[in-house]
Amino acid sequence: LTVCQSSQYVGPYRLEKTLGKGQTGLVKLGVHCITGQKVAIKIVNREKLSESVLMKVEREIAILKLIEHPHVLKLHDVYENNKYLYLVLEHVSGGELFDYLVKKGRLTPKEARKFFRQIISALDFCHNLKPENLLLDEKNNIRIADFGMASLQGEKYDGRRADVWSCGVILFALLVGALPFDHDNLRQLLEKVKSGVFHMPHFIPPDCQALLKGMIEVNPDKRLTLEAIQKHPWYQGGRNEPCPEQPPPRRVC
Ligand code: PIT
Repeated sequence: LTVCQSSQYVGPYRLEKTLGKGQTGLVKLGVHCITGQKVAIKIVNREKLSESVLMKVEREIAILKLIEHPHVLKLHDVYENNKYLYLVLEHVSGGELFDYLVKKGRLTPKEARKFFRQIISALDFCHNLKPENLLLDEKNNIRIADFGMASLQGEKYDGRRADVWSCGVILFALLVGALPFDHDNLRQLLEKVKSGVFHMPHFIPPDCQALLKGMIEVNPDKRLTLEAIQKHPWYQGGRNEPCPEQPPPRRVC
């Protein structure tokens, strides 16, 4: 039996192709050298993180190892050497929600609501939503990959309220296939975001329009809370209705 000690291995996992790029490092496919089990390995360069950030990362890791949620990517193990932390995560095969959306153009309100409910249900556990953190498993269900580092962005930053806003933007994007605020110029984009003015397409159901307005609200104190979202008529609606609705046109090129 040969135990391979090359840098291409993390524990028993052989490092293969890159799956994605996280905020703090690359995510690579890992394959167990004996069983062939696939995992996703996030490689964090600890030399690039300050002592206090590293402590928070380690605390988050401890929490994530305990969490079991159907829509949160499981953290199996952590390896380290002088230079890197290796987070061994569950492997899911559906890719990023964003790529699925691009392929479909836009989603039906029914499918958008399925994903939206799954994201909201996972938000109680983790935060700091970003498109690259929203993955799909083999059954087309959401899996959030996140290390809850929103708390690193400053003391005054209210992660939960900011996530409600992000979630509103994500729901809008799922329904429309475009972002509520867009501009090539970052300064002008920020102006638009701060004005809070965006166009609401007529095909969005009226109760969903009301929900979006409450979530994409500039003033955090006026913004809907997670609890209010979960009680909202559109969130609650259609739980056991048959769905005769037409799928939206598919993008062909
Ligand atoms: C998978 C499969 C896949 C991508 C990933 C995981 C990526 C995970 C990831 C984790 C992060 C992050 C960005 C992406 O910031 O195709 O199982 O912490």
